[in-house]
Amino acid sequence: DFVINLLRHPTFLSNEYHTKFIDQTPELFDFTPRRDRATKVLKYIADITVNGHPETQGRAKPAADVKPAIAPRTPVTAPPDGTRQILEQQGAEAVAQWMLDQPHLLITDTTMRDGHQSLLATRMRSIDMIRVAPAYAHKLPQLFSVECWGGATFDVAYRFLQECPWQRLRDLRAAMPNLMTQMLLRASNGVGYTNYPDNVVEGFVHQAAKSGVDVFRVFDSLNWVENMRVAMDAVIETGKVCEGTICYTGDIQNPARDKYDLQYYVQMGHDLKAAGAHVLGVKDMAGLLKPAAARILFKALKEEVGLPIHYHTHDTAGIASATIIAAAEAGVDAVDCAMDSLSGNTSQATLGTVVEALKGSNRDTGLDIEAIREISNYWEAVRAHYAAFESGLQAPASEVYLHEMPGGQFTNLKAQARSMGLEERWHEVAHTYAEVNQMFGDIVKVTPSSKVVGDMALMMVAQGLTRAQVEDPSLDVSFPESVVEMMHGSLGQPPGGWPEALQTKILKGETPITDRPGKHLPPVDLEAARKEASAKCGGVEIDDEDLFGYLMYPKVFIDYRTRHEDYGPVRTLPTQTFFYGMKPGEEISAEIDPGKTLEVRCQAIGDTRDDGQVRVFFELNGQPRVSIVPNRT
Ligand code: BTN
Ligand code: 3PY
Ligand code: ZN
Repeated sequence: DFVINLLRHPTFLSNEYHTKFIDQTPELFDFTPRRDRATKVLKYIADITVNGHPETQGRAKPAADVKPAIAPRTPVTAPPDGTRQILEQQGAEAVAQWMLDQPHLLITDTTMRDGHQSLLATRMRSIDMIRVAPAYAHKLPQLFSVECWGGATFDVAYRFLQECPWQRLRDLRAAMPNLMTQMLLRASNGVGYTNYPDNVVEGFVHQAAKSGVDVFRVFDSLNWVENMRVAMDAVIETGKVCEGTICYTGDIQNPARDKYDLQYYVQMGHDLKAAGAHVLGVKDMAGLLKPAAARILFKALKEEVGLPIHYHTHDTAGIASATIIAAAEAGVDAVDCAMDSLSGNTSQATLGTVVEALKGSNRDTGLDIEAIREISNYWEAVRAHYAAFESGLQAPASEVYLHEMPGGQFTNLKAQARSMGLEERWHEVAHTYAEVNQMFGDIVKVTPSSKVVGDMALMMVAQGLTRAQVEDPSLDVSFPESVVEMMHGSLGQPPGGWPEALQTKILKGETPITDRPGKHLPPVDLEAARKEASAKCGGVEIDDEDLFGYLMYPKVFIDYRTRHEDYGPVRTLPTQTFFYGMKPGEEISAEIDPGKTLEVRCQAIGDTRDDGQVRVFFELNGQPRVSIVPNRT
């Protein structure tokens, strides 16, 4: 402890110490009686071994003989240059120009963000990503980017995985120095479900850029460009790539859905270009765009807007790769795919399949199919450890054209329905979701607006309410809080505004706001917030990353930080150990700090004593250790 205090002391760090420094600096001898990190990690393993992990309780288990996933080997030399070098050396506009000038269909790999968000409830741990990141850098240097941050991964890391999302970002950035990292940013909703004050959005973007994000896909859940400017301006200021994004909904080929017609999308493309986007994102979060519609849409956007276009879709209906091929033929510049073993269904199209389909064509991706197979085999082995989070979805389904649920919401809403005892009535929920959309005026449904539609649909099915009853001014309905807030204008304005009669009923006479929600939120005093967060965690130091974690999710962050004091650095434990603990005779290793590896052997698990405590016997780096934990089962 003395040495640690010495090494951290500002005087020591600034090289200004002298022979009397130690004698004259009594605070060097203030040892906090903290338990050491290894002891904390052992306690965590003991606790999970005895009590199980709350998140896997009552869920499917990995096969008894599940094997650790082994990442492909990579050379120790630096990886070849990639898109990151273009960004670093020439800037964001040069990246956009390069996209237009080169002939390949560029590919973003989404496995580390949307892939597991859509298939495994966002539960993938950093260690499983960091291990394979060097293989991406060395074997797939032609990738446009690796989407590995943002969306739901931010709060899930703190909330369920007991790890810091920022550290994940820094580690992935370091392991892939030649590839652009990409994040999904919900514009003024940050990586949360509500509008944040402008200075929080700006500060968050600057911190994300500093910690390692290269490409920011910025979207608004109602496609309201007005509400995207704060986030877009901040991204542009950092010098990183600003992908201003259109969310695709409806069907441009269906005259009955003329609210979102071709002209609507072309106009939004112009607006995003005028707002400073370097790249135009088209985010088809539910996977509704059909091949023929893709030809029309991308041809028009390419010709009329002129920005490079990056297309994102989901394979919920089973048609995503066909639509991607059509989009490639229409001149789209980049598309999103997930590695084969984490693709399909509510996830992205299958990366290897798209590569094979375009091989030898004028849109050949230039990616090495053997490298893709190797990396996909790794993900297949990783996925086997996450059996508890599989959705059980058996097949793609055209029902998505009815309900239009985003891929990332589908399995979540299904789980929510199950927990409310509505599993048998799922198709009714899906139908009601579509009805709620029409009742709300046919809106874009993507986080957070999709959650509001989902809340309303579940409530209607649970209470047996019809659309006519909900709309009946004389019938009293108690609406979900999220619905009241959205009608109040707190997520912004949809094209054409909210349906007035319904809005009036929901707001019970209160006046809604019609301008930018951020205009009504005073700036947060960042230093006061830092002090507040620190005080809530027993005085620990709150750095800038922690501060923005706290500002996005105050309670989730404090709970994480408080648990961290007890459990220590559990993020590098093998996934099997993290979720299921250890068995007697089992051995694992975990690098808890660079160069500091714990070799842990579980020797035996004692009986529960009269005081309700259990002794778990370990060998830690060859030394016997005992952890005592309460039996809570
Ligand atoms: C969470 O889901 O709250 C985070 C995971 C850590 C929960 C820990 S695991 C050991 C102990 N046993 C429990 O039932 N909860 C905590
Ligand atoms: C998110 O915001 O997390 C999404 O994936 C939206 O599609
Ligand atoms: Zn998506």
